[in-house]
Amino acid sequence: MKRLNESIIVEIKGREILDSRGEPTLEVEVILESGDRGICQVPAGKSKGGKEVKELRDQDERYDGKGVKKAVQLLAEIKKRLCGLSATDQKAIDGILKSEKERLGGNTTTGISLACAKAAANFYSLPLYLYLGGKTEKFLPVPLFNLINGGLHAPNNLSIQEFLILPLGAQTFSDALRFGADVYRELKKILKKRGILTGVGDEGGFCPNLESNEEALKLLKAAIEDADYEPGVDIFLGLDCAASNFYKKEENRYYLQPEGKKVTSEELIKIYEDWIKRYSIISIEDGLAEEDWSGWEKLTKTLGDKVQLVGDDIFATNISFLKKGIEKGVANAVLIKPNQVGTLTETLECIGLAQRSHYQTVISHRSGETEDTFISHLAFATNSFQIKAGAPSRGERICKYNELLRIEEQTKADYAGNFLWKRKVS
Ligand code: 2PG
Ligand code: MG
Repeated sequence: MKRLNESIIVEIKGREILDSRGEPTLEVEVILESGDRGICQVPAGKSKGGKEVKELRDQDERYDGKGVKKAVQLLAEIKKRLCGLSATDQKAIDGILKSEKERLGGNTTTGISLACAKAAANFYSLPLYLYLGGKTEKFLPVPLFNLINGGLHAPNNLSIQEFLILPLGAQTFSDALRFGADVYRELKKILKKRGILTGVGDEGGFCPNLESNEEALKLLKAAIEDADYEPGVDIFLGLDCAASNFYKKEENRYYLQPEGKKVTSEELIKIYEDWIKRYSIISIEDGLAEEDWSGWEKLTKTLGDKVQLVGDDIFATNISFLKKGIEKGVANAVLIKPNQVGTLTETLECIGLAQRSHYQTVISHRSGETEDTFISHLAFATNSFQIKAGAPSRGERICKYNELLRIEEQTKADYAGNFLWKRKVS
């Protein structure tokens, strides 16, 4: 039998490891008096919001300046303040990390914060989802599979960063995963037939050069049909435009490539409206830039009752920006990435505020990932109903989906696709 005082932290150490882009990232290990431990491998974004907490990188000659040896060293210093606290006291731990966030960097604080939660779950011999979310009824999230990559995540000509599919019509999570893999396979066949190389971008989706962004939507529709599914019934489409990356603030215009079009936010909203009608699009993330609050208000007024509008860069998992969004009637969903804000407590606060305000929460990976599966547990534990973890391929993406298969097997929980959007879709 373990005693509660054995949940105190006795050691925090870490190391520099590689992420899915072959770039260095931090791994943190928290060890408790009981011998239990928790490990967190920190992911890294490429299309980052300006409001995200900054990462600590070495900025020296190693790894183009991206090494994290300084962060590893800082663990030895910050552990003096954390050792002796119980790993189960997440709020106290995160309070200390929050007060040191700028100096430690968001990668260091995220690593410690999430590793503590994992150590605490292990201390209680509980699966992480149960430790985080308790025993109330839970639903397995709808996966948003990124099948075509563009923007900063791919060396191709598409401005839009992510062309996603949402298998809402599946009956179970495992079926949803199969739907995703089926469409991915058919899409590959279509590309091959057209003589297009089937190399992939940072998140495992294909990254062809195309005539237009709309062409990617046509390809997805064709792949869904070739896989014998019905678009708009079994499988819906989604976008993460990451529009901050093709917005020119000085001109207040969006530059769409490869179309070579320069459009206002109103014109871009019209384009989305047209695509929604023709391609069973049900979710649009970052349809406009993070600075374009007035555009976002128009976007939400025009499309907010038709589709899910997810705020990523504009909210940065931060409760203060989300509050502003709720007050202004901006978006109706929020993307949740723990390392945007740097602690688990702040991440949970953001999810809580969103859910109380009837905003959907979509738990998300980063484009630079690891084999860490924390987000699978977080999505399930918080009843987030949606998870975005890339294509149904490549180890760092499928480990999230595969972990959800294990959670499904253990809990026999229902799939959120069975009721999410039912009202809007029918
Ligand atoms: C996004 C993410 C993840 P990144 O924009 O939603 O898909 O990309 O991790 O590069 O910020
Ligand atoms: Mg995004």
